[in-house]
Amino acid sequence: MSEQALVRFDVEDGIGVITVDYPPVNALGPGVPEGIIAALEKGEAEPNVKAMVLMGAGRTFIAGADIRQFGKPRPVLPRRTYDVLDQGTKPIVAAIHGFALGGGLENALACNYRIAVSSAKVGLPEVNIGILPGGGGTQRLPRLIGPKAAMEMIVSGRHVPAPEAKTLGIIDEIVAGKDLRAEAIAYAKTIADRRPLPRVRDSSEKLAQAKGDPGMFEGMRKSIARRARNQIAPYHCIAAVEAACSQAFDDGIKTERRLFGELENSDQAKGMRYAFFAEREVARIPGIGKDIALPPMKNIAVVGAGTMGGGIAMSLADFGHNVKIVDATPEVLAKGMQRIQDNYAISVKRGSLKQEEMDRRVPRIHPVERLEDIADSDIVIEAVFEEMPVKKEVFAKLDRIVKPGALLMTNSSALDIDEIASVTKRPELVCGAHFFSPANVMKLLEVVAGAKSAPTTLATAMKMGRDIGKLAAYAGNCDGFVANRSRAPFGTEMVLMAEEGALPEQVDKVMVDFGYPMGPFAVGDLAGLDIGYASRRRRAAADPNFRKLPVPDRLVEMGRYGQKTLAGWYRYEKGDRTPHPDPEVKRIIAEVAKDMGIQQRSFTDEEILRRLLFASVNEACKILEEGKALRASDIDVMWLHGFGFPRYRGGLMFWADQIGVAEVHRQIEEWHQRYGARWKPANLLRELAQSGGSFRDAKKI
Ligand code: T1G
Repeated sequence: MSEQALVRFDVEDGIGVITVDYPPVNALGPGVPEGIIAALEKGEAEPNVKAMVLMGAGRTFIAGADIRQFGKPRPVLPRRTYDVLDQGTKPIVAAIHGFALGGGLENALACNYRIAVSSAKVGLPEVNIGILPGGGGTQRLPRLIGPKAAMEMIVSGRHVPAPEAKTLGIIDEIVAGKDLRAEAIAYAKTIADRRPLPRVRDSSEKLAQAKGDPGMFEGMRKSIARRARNQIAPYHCIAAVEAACSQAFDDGIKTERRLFGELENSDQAKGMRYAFFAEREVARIPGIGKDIALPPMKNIAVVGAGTMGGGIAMSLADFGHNVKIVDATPEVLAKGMQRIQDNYAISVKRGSLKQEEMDRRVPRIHPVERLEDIADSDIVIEAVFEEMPVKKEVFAKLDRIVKPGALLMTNSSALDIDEIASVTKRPELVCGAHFFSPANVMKLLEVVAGAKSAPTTLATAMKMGRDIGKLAAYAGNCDGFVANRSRAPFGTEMVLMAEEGALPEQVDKVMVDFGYPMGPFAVGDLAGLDIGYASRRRRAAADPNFRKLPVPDRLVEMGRYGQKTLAGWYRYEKGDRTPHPDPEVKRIIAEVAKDMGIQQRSFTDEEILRRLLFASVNEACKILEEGKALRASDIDVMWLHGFGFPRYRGGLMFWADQIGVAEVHRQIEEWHQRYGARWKPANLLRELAQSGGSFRDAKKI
């Protein structure tokens, strides 16, 4: 597309209007900056142009640089749009709707004035893709709103609603937005003759704030230490804002460019860019187009008011849905409603939710006493006890009671969708909607396809997920579906390594150093070891070859359920969640190892990391070769949003690709020889290793 087509310039009433038109989000892709510069030069040259407006066509202003171009060789423009905007002699108004993000906001900051519709959002979210604002944002924003507020915006990467941006001083005026172009032209006329032109780069009074509070930068570093552990970009963001407060503007820009250059091709930036696009790709199910006609989703009901059912109802209410919730008895229902109230109250107490917002959400959840009261539902999500007979009984009832055409979804985390659907006369309207606990917090939703699930049923579940802020991912029907099935070998290897002599605290340290917020043994104690125990007993009952795990079984049989009993893999002090290594556990493990004739030994950190993650990579390959997952990047989205895999590593399969398929295969084959069948390389893995392929391109074979 020619620059002209990407960026239009026309003059109306003495105002030059520059419109960026590069769908879907007017990113600053190839030709766009050039088009903006050409338009600016035209406006400067045209005598009857008194002022100009910069705006975006379609649904948004400019959403930043074109992320697809990063890591690729790019033409270095002789001049950048920000510099041309700065050197203009005629005032320019940025007229913002939708999003002004990254380079989009940076261009707006280089304009003389900024107006926005109230629904617009502005931000510098570059840190979320492992870089920092590279278009002057770290130098201009502190000058406009002060270093403290600027640093908070740049280090968090959050999208700031226009009204707040006005209060901060980023936006000069909020406009109605009925006809943004007309409103922008009218505004431009009001400032056309004002001189001198306000240029953010020239203002420095707000920078004095740093002199008054020199500790603010160190303070920010300390405050992000936990969540930004191992990451580079957040600290580079702070350093860039710090430079704005100690260097002249142009020197600060050089510092910003140097820091940007250090990040652009870093492994962390590559991992986070990969995650950005993986999270968009996951929404697509081949063969199901974006424009598929979907049934109504107005009336939604949840069956089961337990922890999961309550959390699912909250996720729906959080996004404005009215939802009915029902359970077996009024007492259990009341208990469930109380838990919902309490969870909201905790969020208000923590300050993550306003009381008035809680008061809006709770009434959207309507407890009803009978299944008949949800007969008019468009969608029913079942979240009852994870036992097949119970699920089948509920689905048979729902099928009889709920109106024809309504979708029936199960929140089962592992049970056979086809068997559940088989008790209904509408198996095509049945699928899995597997939420992760806590359902109102975790972003991942697995949409599980039964053999008879219709494309519209799956597409509706995916859309419902996106509508309530979830990352909905397709999963085929198999034991544990995709997420839990790919994670299960990780769970088994951690216990087997403990039997062989790796201490829980060593394993947890390896995974925390790797970037996890918490180690797997500590997570086990948090979730409760009794849950794993119950599921292992169910599996052992169903499968005589199921590999028993005597150590965690013995812990549970001793009443060590984890944090809730102040003892599990670790020991805990009352009221304190800090895990303390417990010699008693070491003794139990040694005893079990002796009973099983296992010679205990020491482990390197690298062996621990590889045993845990390669086990899941191998299983993920089996899942892909069976077509139970559509693409490796979907599995990565599940690990990022279901299991806390560190985002700057991209995801499980992306991380394994950095090591290389050949090396992963070599290692797994070595363990196959040493440990036997559980480490048999997946066919797909073997084939990729032979063909020199990558997991990224791995598909069904
Ligand atoms: N570059 C390329 N493609 C982009 C893009 C971008 N910046 N933003 C979105 N897309 C694509 C996306 O992949 C999807 O494509 C489609 O647009 C719709 O997106 C110099 C260096 C704007 C809030 O980080 O946060 O500027 O899947 O599904 O949910 O300092 O997109 O349809 O083929 O996400 O409505 C900084 C990233 C860049 C913003 C809209 N900017 N984008 O959300 O739609 S770095 C960002 C978003 C930078 C400068 C630096 C969101 C959105 P497809 P979507 P959405």
